[in-house]
Amino acid sequence: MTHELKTGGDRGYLRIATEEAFATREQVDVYLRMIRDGTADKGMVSLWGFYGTSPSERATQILDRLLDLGERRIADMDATGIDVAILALTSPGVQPYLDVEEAKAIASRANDQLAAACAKYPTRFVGMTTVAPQDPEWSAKEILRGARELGFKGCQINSHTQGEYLDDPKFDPIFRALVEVDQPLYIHPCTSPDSMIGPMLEAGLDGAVFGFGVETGMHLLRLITIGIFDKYPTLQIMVGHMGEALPYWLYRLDYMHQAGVRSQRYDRMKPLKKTIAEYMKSNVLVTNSGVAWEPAVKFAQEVLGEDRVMYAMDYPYQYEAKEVQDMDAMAMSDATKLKFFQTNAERWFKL
Ligand code: 1DF
Ligand code: MN
Repeated sequence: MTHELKTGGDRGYLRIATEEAFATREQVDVYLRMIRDGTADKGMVSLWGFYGTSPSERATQILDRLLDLGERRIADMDATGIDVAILALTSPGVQPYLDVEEAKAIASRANDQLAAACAKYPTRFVGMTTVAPQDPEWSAKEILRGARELGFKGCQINSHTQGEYLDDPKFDPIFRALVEVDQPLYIHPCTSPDSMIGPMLEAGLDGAVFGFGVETGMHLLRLITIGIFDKYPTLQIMVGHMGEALPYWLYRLDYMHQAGVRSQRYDRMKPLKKTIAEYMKSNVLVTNSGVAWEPAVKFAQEVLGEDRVMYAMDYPYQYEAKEVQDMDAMAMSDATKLKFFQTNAERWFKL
């Protein structure tokens, strides 16, 4: 049995989609230039070589949809019953750009463009700030501008920046800014750095099919194990794709992490105030982007608590009406479904 998809809450909840992507033309043009001039890493050649140049239907449709922040996107949202899209500059943002001035200029213009779209469709679009972590102090200021002047509700960072991870102390200004404005960080996947991508690329597993999740899950674990939430107890970090599989790993993560800490096997692995599972339940939020699968949604709700699991479509990469219908049809109480589709996003993004 399927049902018609409508906006407006006919099923008792609004659908707020929390990991929705857009691109700017100049953003993509820099990727294509880097692929041509040989400065792109292997992941960019694989990912944006495909979306930027392939004549396939998937690539051309997705690129057209990414570039639209107007009527086409609204029509697609209407057609799939998406009331609100929480939008961020698509991965990897400006993070791979070697020219930091160019990265900052393109990021701030993307933020301005997104803010204008949100102003035009205030009931449909919510923005997240994009930054250039290559310059952490500038990024911190942009997070404040996003929150205070542009009306954005969080910040998305597309995992590593040229092989560097956010647990490096040099990125601390970014966390200080997020805590200052009390907004969440969404760590979105990108392709693995060259140091990690080899065997995945060889097998065609470097992208959203698998490599994204492995690399992004590791990124979050690096932050948890360095003690980011002991340092910033109010910080909330979001990850998509059902928590990048970490909920399923949690038992083993905690057992082996504690064994490693007790035996002082690694210098970097210091005792923490809480277990990894406890941080996941107090400081981590997950979305079901890419995973419209009832058992996985319920497992994450059971392990993390039903307040910490939110809906996402991952438009335009996974624009599937059938998935919305499947999520609507989950055997789940009305109260829990309301949290999943609507009120958890309202609470954590402070809408
Ligand atoms: C893909 C998937 C690309 C996701 C994305 O951004 C992305 C893909 C470039 O299918 O190649 O955000 N995703 O989050 O699943
Ligand atoms: Mn995505």
